[in-house]
Amino acid sequence: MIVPCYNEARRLPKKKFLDFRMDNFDLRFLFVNDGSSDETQSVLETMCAQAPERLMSLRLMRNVGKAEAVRQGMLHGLRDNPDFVGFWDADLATSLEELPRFCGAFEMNPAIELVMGSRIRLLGRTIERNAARHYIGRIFATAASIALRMPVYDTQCGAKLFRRTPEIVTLFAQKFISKWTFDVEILARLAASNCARGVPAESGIFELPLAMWRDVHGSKVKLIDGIRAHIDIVRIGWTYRRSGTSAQARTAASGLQIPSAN
Ligand SMILES: Nc1nc2c(ncn2[C@@H]2O[C@H](COP(=O)(O)OP(=O)(O)OP(=O)(O)O)[C@@H](O)[C@H]2O)c(=O)[nH]1
Ligand SMILES: [Mg+2]
Repeated sequence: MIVPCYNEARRLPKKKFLDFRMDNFDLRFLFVNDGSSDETQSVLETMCAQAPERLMSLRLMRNVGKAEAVRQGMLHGLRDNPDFVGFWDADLATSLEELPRFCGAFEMNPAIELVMGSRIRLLGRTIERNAARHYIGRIFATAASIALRMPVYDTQCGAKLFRRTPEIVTLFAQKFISKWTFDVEILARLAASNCARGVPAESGIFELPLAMWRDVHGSKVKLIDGIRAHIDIVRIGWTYRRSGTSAQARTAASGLQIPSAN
């Protein structure tokens, strides 16, 4: 699991990463220090030294942004030929306790290649997000869904897990054109690859409604990033434009089942 870290020295929940284990899975974390200007590097080194077989770090000498930091981490992680590889925000806004459900989705359906957390406020779930960010996020998500021509609910949740297939490996081969909106770009690339394979654009993509998500203070996303992100959606929609509709895809995707929240 790749964890991008930019100036996370104070916020990183070290104990949670150190303590977390998964039954039946050899889970390893790769923390990517994206040219942080605070003490992130020494915090990561101290933490990783406590469990070197499970926790590793990769240092980028200058700040390249989340998209490229995640991509570098994915390329690094993929070299070990893991069954699954993904990325997870360092603030653990999505709790690691959700991870077994992500793996459960893959086990339930071998056709699934990407499981993405989805912050849907349903009764019986704990999705705590400040109202302004929620509504801005909904506008963004709607724009992303239109650009992608896919009924995706939440592109931006920082918890995503991929099955290592040749198509998934290819997704990270080229740099992303956007700095923050790369999650949308991942979907656009996957849709293009699906269409090239002659399968519906949304094939293999599964949104998992989270049981719990909490906004964690100390966000590094500024208002200007939000504005840039909307511009990026237009650029992505144009760059990865494709022919055909996703009507068939919807039918195919509806065959997927949602794993239970337990
Ligand atoms: N590599 C890299 N990672 C960053 C940068 N800024 C933030 N991150 C990481 O990206 C992740 C998400 O950043 P946050 O600041 O939590 O973003 P957020 O505004 O809370 O976003 P949500 O949690 O999705 O609402 C964290 O793991 C950060 O360390 C950056 O410039 N470069
Ligand atoms: Mg966050």
